[in-house]
Amino acid sequence: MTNHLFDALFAARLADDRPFLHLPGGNTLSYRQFLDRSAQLARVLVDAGVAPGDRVAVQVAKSPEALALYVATVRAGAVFLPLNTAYMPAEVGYFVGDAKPKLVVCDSAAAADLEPIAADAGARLMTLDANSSGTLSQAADGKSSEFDAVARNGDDLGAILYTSGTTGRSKGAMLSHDNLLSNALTLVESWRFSEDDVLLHALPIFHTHGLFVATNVIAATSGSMIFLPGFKADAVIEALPRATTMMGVPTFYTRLLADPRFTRELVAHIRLFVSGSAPLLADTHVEFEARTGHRILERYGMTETNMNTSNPYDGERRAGTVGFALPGVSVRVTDPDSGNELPAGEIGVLEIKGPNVFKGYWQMPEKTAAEFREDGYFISGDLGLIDAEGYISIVGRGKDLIISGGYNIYPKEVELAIDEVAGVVESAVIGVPHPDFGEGVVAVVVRDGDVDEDTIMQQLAGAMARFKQPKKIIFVDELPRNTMGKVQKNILRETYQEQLTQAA
Ligand code: MLC
Ligand code: AMP
Repeated sequence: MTNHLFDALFAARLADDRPFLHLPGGNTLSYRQFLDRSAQLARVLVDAGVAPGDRVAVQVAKSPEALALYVATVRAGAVFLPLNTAYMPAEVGYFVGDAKPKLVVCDSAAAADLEPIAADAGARLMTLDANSSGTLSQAADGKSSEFDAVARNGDDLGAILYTSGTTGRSKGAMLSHDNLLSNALTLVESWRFSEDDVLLHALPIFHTHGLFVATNVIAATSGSMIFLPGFKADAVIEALPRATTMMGVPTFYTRLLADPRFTRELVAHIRLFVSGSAPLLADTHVEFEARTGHRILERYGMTETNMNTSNPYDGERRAGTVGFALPGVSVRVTDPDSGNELPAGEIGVLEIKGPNVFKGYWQMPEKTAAEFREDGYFISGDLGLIDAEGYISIVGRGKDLIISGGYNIYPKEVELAIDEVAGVVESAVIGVPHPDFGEGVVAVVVRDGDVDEDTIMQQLAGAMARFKQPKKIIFVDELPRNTMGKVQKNILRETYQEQLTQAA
């Protein structure tokens, strides 16, 4: 019996006493200890009725136990469905209602709110807190630390990650065992990971970057991770001397550069800094090299595709580009209307094909079909070009999407919520430059009456995660529209481009 992903990443490490996770406070979890725990958790899942293919929805703080739950879910043949800890119960309610998981795992502080949501979906609810206590952990204690991984082949699903729709409902991207494994193995080769690597892990583990790119790459090589609960400059600077590599969103690097303790000496022994999930400004790339002597390796990925392109490990890492298509991955640029491939240097939509590309959106065959070409290429919605040397640059987005500190925000979702506030006529939500998060959310609102910023913000507070809420609201008499009546967001972005940089 084989379990495609678990066998390749972990089966050989069941009795391995080398470190897997270095934890704050000096504790270390070996592969053996981590996998023993994941076996116990896998047993709990099975006892809770989780069968192969069932979804396990998880909204919990980052912890070793939470990571072990990911591995336990894969081991039990089920489908891991991680959720951003910033989501409010109403947002979680949609994901749970759509994915119909067998089990929902949440922080005990959220249990009262999520219990009825889980019950409505026919799911059981268990808790897991940041300190690894809760009913899930209690149930795991004392269980056998042996568990035969449930058979799963490469095409079976290992995870569903929700990614918001540009026009409406969020879509669950279905990722197979082989989508995840093939990409991890490609990255190991491309970025030269080995068992000697110690990765500084400060990313959240509910997204592709921290969950799959970081964790699967390290597990595939028997390396280890300094596993921090999140990005805090003090902790990262303290840990860097013990790391060999770091992965981050651009905000990590701009925050480090803003800190005088971040010096060439501090990172002299690091072999690789990787950036992705949002554009790294060429200026940041240049400043980083001047300060540290390191050229950040920028790569490009998506929830639907894992990683697509990367700057070279050897060879020139070119600022402002995302490098070349990864081995086994094909990238082309097409005309958005005709779908015809464009020659080098011309801007169009980036399309992706390869073993990394997902199996489609959960229970949305039409949306899935609309985003694939007949020859199997996935239409990313990112606008870019491939230059004569093969370097790929992303120059914009065809999709109406804001990426703030590596989190995606779909303006439509925020606009719909603002438009519900009494006294609001209509709104347009845009992303403008933000000194810390790269882009920040600004809402431009037409009102009818005396509704003010506080009232709007209060109404949004209970409805959506904090990171989606506008950093600023601007009231105008009317929104600029083209002859077709469509709001001209490019004009708004230009007009208000300094709104968040001025405030800082
Ligand atoms: C926090 N806030 C944000 C925010 N993060 N607002 C906008 N965008 C964000 N990303 C809000 C908080 O709610 C808070 O609100 C205020 O901003 C300040 O919070 P903070 O304490 O400074 O934030 P912090 O906890 O330090 O978090 C910032 C961060 C975090 C950058 C460390 O956002 C982060 O870890 N981002 C990484 C996201 C990621 O992993 N993306 C990968 C997606 S996978 P207030 O007002 O209440 O104080 C993908 C595919 C690929 O894209 O290619 O990898
Ligand atoms: P997500 O849906 O969270 O997976 O976000 C994927 C999107 O992040 C992509 O479609 C891109 O728009 C963006 N992205 C990821 N990496 C980069 C990068 N290196 N440069 C620019 N944009 C990026």
